[in-house]
Amino acid sequence: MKYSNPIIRGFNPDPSICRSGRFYYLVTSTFEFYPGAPVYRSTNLVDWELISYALTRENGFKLGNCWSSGGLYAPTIRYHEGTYYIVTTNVSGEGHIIVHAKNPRGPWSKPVKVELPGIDPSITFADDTVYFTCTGRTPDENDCIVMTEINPVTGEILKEPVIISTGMSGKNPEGPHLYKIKDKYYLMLAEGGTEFGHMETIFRSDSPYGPYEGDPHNPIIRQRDNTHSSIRACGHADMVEDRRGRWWMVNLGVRNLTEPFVLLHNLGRETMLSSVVWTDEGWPVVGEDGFIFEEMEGELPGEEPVGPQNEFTDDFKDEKLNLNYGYLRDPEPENYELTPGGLLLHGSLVTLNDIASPTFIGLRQTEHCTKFKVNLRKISVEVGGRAGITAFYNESYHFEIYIGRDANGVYIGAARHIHDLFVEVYHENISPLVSSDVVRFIISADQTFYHASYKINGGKKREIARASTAGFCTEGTMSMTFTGTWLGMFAEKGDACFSDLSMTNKKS
Ligand code: 6LW
Repeated sequence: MKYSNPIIRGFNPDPSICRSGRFYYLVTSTFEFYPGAPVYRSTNLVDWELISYALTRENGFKLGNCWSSGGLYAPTIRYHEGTYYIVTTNVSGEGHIIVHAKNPRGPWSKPVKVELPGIDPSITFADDTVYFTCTGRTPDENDCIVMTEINPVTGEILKEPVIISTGMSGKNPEGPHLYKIKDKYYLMLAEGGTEFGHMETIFRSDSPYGPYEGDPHNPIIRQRDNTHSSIRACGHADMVEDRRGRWWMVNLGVRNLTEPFVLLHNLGRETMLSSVVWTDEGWPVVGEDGFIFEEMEGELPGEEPVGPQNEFTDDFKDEKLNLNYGYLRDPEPENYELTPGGLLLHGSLVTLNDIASPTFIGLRQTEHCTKFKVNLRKISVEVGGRAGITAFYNESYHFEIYIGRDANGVYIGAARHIHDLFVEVYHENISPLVSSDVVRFIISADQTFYHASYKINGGKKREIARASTAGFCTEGTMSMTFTGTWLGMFAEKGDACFSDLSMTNKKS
């Protein structure tokens, strides 16, 4: 069967996967975005439904005012004897935390700590033991992979951690996963760093504690060698066996902007799928000889794939907000009010420029070419307040169109934050709006620009500003970041009612 990569599009990095019966569950990183650790479910490995989050207000999780690209790093999900476990790292808080649930839709348990340094925790149930691996440092301060054994419910460490690998290349061995397959222990790692030198390697031993021999064909994902692929930076993988004994690999990758050789991506690191074939010598061959493509084929489990959904609409008539919405850090629930007229956002003094939790609610941008539209009514902001829509990467990289208020009354504005420059690029006072007035804001994105437009009461559409997509790329941020662009709604120092939302994608 043919399928398209990414299988989970937009900002969905560091995927980890497990299987229970005919259902597959996959979890990704979320950093400063809330809720934490989305759990997706599928029956065919290509069509995924977001069913829950492992870390939320309900189980006591908080991000505080974590720095952007802090918060929740890479997770791992595993299923064992009727219970699901997710382990991850809050690098801005408790470090490694683990939760469990009988139902992957939740409720998830309160997080317990695993008191070890490092990132990229993983657990393996084998030999009546729960092995715990993560990154570590050697005595001479080099990167390595360490392993111990834990109680997965309490997080208690049961054995002195030991170094089991420093990888093949020595640069950034991370994302470890340990598998026991036919009495051999396989240790799979991401190496090379999550940028364009990223790769995946695998090692094998008769003992979980090694010594490990490397696959003579390492790296098993070698996208770094294909400099003209439309998918780059592949690594940070996890493997799963389907009910027919076939193996599959999920990993992160990026889709470049414009030409394949332009090393810029604005959608974040996304989740890719490829098949795994084991050689007679007992080593895995991933995808097409270690390469992964946007269009692939495989003997997928389950039904024929439907493929990417290119239309998301919301009339805000449901009892709860759609699970696909994301927020920043610890949002105040009362600032997001579902009313008969739509989603009423209550803006606080916190703005999109702050490392905090502004009143923001967004969707991951899932294609380079997309159009995000929404109606605003009953806009009531103070002087200096704003309400509108935004293309948002983090507090230093965003572009928005909005209704604002200045000393002369209300105005249509557009503003851009890039690096340490925040500037209003358009400001036009308009006559006062009454409650029946409808402002429709549109942000349309292509490979080169985000375009901001508006209509009032169904009038002529006016484009008032644009911002280069290059300013939303991970490669260009002032500090090291790991996230992707969102398209969302926001309010600052006042309220606005949003309705008739649509996000329509076009294959670029
Ligand atoms: C992830 C680690 C990494 O934990 O980036 O560069 C971190 N490598 O594997 C965030 O995705």
